[in-house]
Amino acid sequence: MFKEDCLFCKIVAGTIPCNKVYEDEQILAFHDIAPAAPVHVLIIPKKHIDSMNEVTAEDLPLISEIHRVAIELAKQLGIAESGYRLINNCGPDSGQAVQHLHYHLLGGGKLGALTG
Ligand code: IU
Repeated sequence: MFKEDCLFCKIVAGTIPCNKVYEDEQILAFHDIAPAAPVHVLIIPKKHIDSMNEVTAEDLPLISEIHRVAIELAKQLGIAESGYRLINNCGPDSGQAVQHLHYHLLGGGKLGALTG
């Protein structure tokens, strides 16, 4: 549930501050500290999950809720009509830097092409 050495668990616990945009019992969303777009929000489960690889069938309602929150935030932040991306990085090749499941909600301007 809470991982001692996890930055995002500390943000959930409130020991490290964040610029919060949404919170409920299961989910927290906050502005990324180094925004890659005019709107760059991270949506995370409060429960510690290392990455997408560790998501189980039991977690699927939570993943669904994260999508619901992303849709709601896109509207609230004014990017629903202009467009946005919801991105998860999983594992070393993706550049995942924080080992706590998170989704990037990006928008507010023309986004660069996806690379792979
Ligand atoms: P990634 O998918 O693991 O690469 O994304 C991690 C994100 O967490 C990245 O965009 C960072 O800017 C962001 N972040 C943050 O918002 N606050 C922090 O204290 C740290 C990283 I460290």
